[in-house]
Amino acid sequence: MTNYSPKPEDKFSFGLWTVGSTGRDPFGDVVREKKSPVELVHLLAEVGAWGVNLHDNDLIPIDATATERDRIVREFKAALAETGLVVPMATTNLFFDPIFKDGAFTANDPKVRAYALQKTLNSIDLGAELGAKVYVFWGGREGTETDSSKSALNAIKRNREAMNFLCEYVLDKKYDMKFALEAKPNEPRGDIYNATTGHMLAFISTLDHPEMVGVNPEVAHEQMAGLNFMHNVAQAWDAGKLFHIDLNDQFPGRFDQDLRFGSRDIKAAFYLVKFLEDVGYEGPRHFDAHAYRTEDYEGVKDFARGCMRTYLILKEKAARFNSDPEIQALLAEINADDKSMSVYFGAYSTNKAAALKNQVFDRKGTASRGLKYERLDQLTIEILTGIR
Ligand code: GCO
Ligand code: MN
Ligand code: MN
Repeated sequence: MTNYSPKPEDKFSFGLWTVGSTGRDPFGDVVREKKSPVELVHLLAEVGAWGVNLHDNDLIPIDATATERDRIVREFKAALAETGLVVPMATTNLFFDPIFKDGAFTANDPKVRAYALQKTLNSIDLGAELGAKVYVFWGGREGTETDSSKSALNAIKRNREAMNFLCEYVLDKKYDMKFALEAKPNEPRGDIYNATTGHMLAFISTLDHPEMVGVNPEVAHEQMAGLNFMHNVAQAWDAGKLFHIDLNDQFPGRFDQDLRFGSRDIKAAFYLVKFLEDVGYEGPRHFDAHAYRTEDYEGVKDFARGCMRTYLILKEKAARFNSDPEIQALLAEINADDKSMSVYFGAYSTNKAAALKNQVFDRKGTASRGLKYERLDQLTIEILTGIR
């Protein structure tokens, strides 16, 4: 029987803004009193998390003086030292303050764009000081409600220019830090640029230092767009760009729910965990979700423990899938290869193409073979429902 208690090597992290959510939404006020960053570090230590992530302003108020900043950082570092928690990732809040109402790096007003850069430079310094190795960019306000307002092409160019500038800053400062770009199709803007992880991957290849920049895909963000999250993660992995991951859950077609990991689509969560474990992803497993608004802080702990426990349960289920004799026999049968076609695969040659054009195929015979995916899926369901 596996022990589902989180361990540091599981690399489970939460943002200050996740367990720190006070439950305020567009329709209702705060339902849980605000906790300080130091209190949240202790809460995370209590539930067994490994890491705590933050936006600059989760820790330091936007108008804090330099002295206040230093005191806050000192106290926060003391809490980290006391609990053993680490800061694997940091990011900038480029969406809350009214100055960002038209975006940050893509805003039309150059003063806003310059301020966004300045704020990010300071926040990168903070992240480096706290030991963060991954710096996330989520462009929540980088979009439009009306396309009369902005040139989509300019927005891409402005985003690129900002990323190039910030990469050079990290190199200049010799920080051991990589960037991870997080896509979201909409919310809070009507439409957000670079709407999916795939868009981000294409964008990254146009940067001056693509090697420094990867992605931070989020379950809910791709599910909001009706996409298969695991497929997008696979693409990021294949490109060597899976620098970070935001785990949560979401009903497609609804508002941004940030549900407890695995609580909505357990099957999708299973394939995701299986993917991450099978390929040997070694980065942080960050839960970017929050407790239901119905909860007090005991409920917040239930939420956080639930995210990690579900991940570990699904990890065990993945191992079970991988060692199930019937499943493995089916997979072997499905993937059977008598090598008679091997001659046609791999590198192109003129002769190969000519030979392939002369090959006779038994189209009907091949198509008539049943693939047993129904059986395979049912076995998967039986593993997930715990009867297998
Ligand atoms: C959201 C996003 C954010 C980002 C965070 C870190 O939907 O609000 O997921 O939570 O992940 O700003 O960049
Ligand atoms: Mn999100
Ligand atoms: Mn996120």
